[in-house]
Amino acid sequence: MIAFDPTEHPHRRQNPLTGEWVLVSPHRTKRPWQGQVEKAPPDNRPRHDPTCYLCPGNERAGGRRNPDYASTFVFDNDFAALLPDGPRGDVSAGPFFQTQAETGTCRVICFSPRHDLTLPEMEVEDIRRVVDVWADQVTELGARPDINYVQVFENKGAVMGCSNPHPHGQVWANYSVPQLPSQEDARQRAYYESAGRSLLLDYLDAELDAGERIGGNRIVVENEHWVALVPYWAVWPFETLVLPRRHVTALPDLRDGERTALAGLLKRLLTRYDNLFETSFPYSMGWHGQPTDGDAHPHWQLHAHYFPPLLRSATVKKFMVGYEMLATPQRDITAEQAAARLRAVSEVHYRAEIER
Ligand code: H2U
Ligand code: ZN
Repeated sequence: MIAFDPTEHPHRRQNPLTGEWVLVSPHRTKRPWQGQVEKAPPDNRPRHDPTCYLCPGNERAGGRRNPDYASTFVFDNDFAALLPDGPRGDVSAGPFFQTQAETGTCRVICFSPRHDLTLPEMEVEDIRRVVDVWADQVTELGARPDINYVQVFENKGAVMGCSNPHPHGQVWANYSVPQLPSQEDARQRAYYESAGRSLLLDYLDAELDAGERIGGNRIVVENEHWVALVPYWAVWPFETLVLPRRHVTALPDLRDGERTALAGLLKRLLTRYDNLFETSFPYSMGWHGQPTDGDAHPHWQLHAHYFPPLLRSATVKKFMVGYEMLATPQRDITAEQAAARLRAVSEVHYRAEIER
């Protein structure tokens, strides 16, 4: 009987933040990589699109007009999924009909007045402004007594259902702590109570310690204050986790130097994403930080998840269907292989390369 080797044999890995398992099938990637990279059609967007509802000065779908903004712009979502000032209530009737009122606020964050840019193509100082807006939104909305969690996120690319290529993200803030942050809260709390340390900081230490690191190098980019890595338990092919090196529980706690360093790290990470298949890399991303319920949450460590769907080229994406929907997520390329491929591409954006 040969010995179990996780670089060759199917196995499962557990996500310590959620408790969920992913099935990894590395033997399926033993076949040689064809190297075929399909290029998406060139993206020639104008700097200002008169039909875009996010460009400065334009009228939105809801009928309001955007100001002639020069950097970032935040507005209340015209088609908000949550409404503020609603009544509170629980009309649950037995185990099958659990129903609780939910209230909150949804906003849209325009990252830039430029319709033709995306985050990796923006200057670091302009990405830094986006970091400040993210933090300010958590501060402002989180201070409200009717808001216990602020979810900052970005949906990018048509394959992610993003409605508009204008660089933008969203923030949804509400009364209940939503499902995934709530799962992460419980797991981080349990770890903190038994180990006396932060789960994610201990994990980061293990990832940075080449001796302890299991299976290979999963670091993609790092700087003085931040690390972006493909987590050991990644489900999406090129999923990454962005972590501050210091113990930080929420975006507003980031210091000046950490915010600028984050902007620099995101530019490098997102440029690598775009260069991987020479396409504007689609993803859903979001920040997870402590609930804004007024309590201290020392077990929390701030982090961002990037969940990109592309698998093999600009046009071949991973589907979370079949076994994934019915049993557990599965991946072929290992987290270590994904990190190596992201490390192998340039930090000069392919569109800037073409222009040179
Ligand atoms: P995406 O981030 O998935 O593209 O969603 C854009 C959001 O922008 C969506 O929630 C809102 C939609 O309701 N929106 C407005 O608030 N006003 C508009 O004029 C169009 C889109
Ligand atoms: Zn626009």
